[in-house]
Amino acid sequence: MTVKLGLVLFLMALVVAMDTGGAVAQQHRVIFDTDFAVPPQDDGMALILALHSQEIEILGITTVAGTFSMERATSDVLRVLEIAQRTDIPVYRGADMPLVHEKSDYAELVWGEWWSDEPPPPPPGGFATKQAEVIGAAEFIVQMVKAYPGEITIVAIGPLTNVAMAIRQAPDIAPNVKQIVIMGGAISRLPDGHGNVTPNAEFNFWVDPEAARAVLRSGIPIALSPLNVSRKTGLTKEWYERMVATDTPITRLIRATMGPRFESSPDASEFMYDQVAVASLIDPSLVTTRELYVDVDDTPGLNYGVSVGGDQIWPGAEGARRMSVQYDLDWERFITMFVERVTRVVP
Ligand SMILES: [Ca+2]
Repeated sequence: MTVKLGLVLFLMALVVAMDTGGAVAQQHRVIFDTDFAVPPQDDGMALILALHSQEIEILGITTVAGTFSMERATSDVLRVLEIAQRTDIPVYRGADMPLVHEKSDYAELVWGEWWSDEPPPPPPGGFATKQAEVIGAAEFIVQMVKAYPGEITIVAIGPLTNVAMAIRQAPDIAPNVKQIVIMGGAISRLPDGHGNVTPNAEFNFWVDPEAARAVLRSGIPIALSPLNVSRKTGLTKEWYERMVATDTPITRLIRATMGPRFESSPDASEFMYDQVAVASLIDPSLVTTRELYVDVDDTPGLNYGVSVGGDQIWPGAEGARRMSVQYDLDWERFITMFVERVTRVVP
């Protein structure tokens, strides 16, 4: 009896120790690389999730041209940091154009304004007082990896131009990056693997295929969050209402920017992209993955920017690397965590 009781008490103590220890056990030192825009855009929502997660320490935010111009990404992220009262986080301007990809009639026609040189519109509440840092994104990435070898995780949720430029500037950083979590690509080897900007290409990889190829082949350990897993999500009005039920500066912003969408289309369901990438870093058990070799076609033409995944290396993909590819997720557990964290009142 006594032995049994002792064992029970020991197990209870162990559970408590694991619970309290687990919450802070693994803190990721993160560079957050983003083609940012204010929520409801997915980068904006993903940043709020990261800011409200103690598992993540953001050392700096680097901006890149993608959904909008790099200048808009920069002014929007500066403003959101003010609203979130996190002006302590430095912001670094990155690439304002892809490495090679030129503006075209097609680029102007389809979604995304990476090619735009229009001055950014004022974000909600006006331009931030906070300014971006003097040095550029690639230089910051190089400095951080050299300062913390083996410790830096890059969360890359826009075109991969900044990361590719950092590797090009200092190839010796590649073996010293702990991991990159990438939102990008679409893998036809797995379910739901068609593209969203051309029939087979995903937007981030298509904007800068040369950069995507260089980063995927860099040898840095990669967790890839492609369209396959994004397509398992669906943010509905029900979850939106749970978010705005709590009143904070962040949920007020979400109500102002996301509310009109659900008012005009109450049955709308929005895919979540960058939010999944960040959530998978916080809790890898949320996603189902498969190890595949993944490469990107950077040959101009039919398959520009198309990512291809295979179980083995195939002709043309010599030099491709094996990585962890997400293709499914525990939706209920993911969205519950997401809503709980976004609505957190952070001291
Ligand atoms: Ca993005």
